[in-house]
Amino acid sequence: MFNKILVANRGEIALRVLRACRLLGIRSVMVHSEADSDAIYVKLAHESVCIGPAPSSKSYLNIPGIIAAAEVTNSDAIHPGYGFLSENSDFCDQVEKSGFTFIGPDADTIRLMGDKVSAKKTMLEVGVPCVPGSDGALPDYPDEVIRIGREVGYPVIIKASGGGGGRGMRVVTKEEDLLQSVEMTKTEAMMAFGNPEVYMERYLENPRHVEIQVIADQYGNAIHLGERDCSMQRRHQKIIEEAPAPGITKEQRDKIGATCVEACQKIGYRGVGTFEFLYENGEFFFIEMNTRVQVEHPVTELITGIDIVKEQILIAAGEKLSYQQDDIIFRGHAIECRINAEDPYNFRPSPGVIESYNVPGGPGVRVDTHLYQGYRIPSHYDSLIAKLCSTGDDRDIAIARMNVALSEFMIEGISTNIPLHRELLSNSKFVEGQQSIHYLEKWLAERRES
Ligand code: MV4
Repeated sequence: MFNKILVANRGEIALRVLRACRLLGIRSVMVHSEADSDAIYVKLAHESVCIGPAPSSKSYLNIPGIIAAAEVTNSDAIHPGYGFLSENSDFCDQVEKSGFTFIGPDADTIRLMGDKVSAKKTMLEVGVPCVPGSDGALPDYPDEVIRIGREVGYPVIIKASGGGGGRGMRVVTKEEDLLQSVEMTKTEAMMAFGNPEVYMERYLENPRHVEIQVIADQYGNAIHLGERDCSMQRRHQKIIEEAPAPGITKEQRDKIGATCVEACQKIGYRGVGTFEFLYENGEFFFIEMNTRVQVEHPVTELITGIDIVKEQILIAAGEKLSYQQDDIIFRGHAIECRINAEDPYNFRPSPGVIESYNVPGGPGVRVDTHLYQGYRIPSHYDSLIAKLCSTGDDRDIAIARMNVALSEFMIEGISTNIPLHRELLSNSKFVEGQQSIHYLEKWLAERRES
């Protein structure tokens, strides 16, 4: 087992990882920027190393600085959290070449999934259902592209192989726009990702975003922890996630879950991972795989009782998976509201000092946050400041508990999106469930007009 883990991240996930380390009796090293010296997780860690100034490019993305910090502190492993370097295969390579364990899959797997064309090709080979589309990257010949467009059927979506998470995509509704859209997406992809490769898919008009959580060890054992519905999003930023996904039956879960588990075994996946699907008319279509721990992992923890970060660390240390699929019992429902330091109406970031602060609690409430009264939220990073989760025997109870928790959550000195969550949690369409990925933005547009 590791003696010491270096945490290469910040905010609530840094605290989440520290908790797992302490639980396992592992010492912790926090690396942080100059802007984060006063963070609670820096105090809670056994050791801390300042690795650079506030901008991420000089601190949380500073690979030599992070590796040097691991060396001087004699760390055994590096936990990358989410975002930043968590899905950077070069970072993973350098960590391992420097003699440390990267807590995540191997660099080749991260690289494979980071390239969306190779990820999709791999998934098709191992029997994961994908959105119908081009067989790999689009060719350079215009006639061929036109032919593929007719075959796939309009509307289509052009996606950059180097993209993902909503970056580098373009919807095309008619053939006359196709070639120009392909060229524009290629140019943008080259500029943004250094890779001009693009591919084509049938554009699904009203899908939901449903993802499957998996955990696999290096001995060929793999399990799934069911699904999460992450359809409530704005500009590819998830706002509310829940588990299980409303309307998904046990049979559907067992089937798509088993498919993902089999895929993990066939590709030799190791670590925690998420298969992202678009779900439409009762069918799952793979779009991307995430090779990191996700922001929304707590809702899965709440309905399964599994400590995903603990398992992630144990697996990275070479231990066997502690559960078999039969051990996993899905119980009740859980919802996560992402609390952001932003204006609830215009979404502008709202950094600053927390003047007064009250955290919700009570039955079925979990709060993952690094906030404390007097803490200054720096302006340099993501606006996520807390994850408020509720759980209960069914979705109605989870919603009722979330309403209570939201009314208790007091964060003064900055603006937060808590008022937005309070509105959404009483919105009849949200309460009904099963809304598409477009619901939130449509509702926000209506709300602006009224
Ligand atoms: C799609 C799609 C419809 N059809 N692919 C956006 C994020 C990236 N992970 C994939 N995305 C989409 N891919 C096909 N073939 C619609 C989206 C999409 C979306 C997906 C998940 C969650 C929110 C979304 C918002 C807009 C578009």
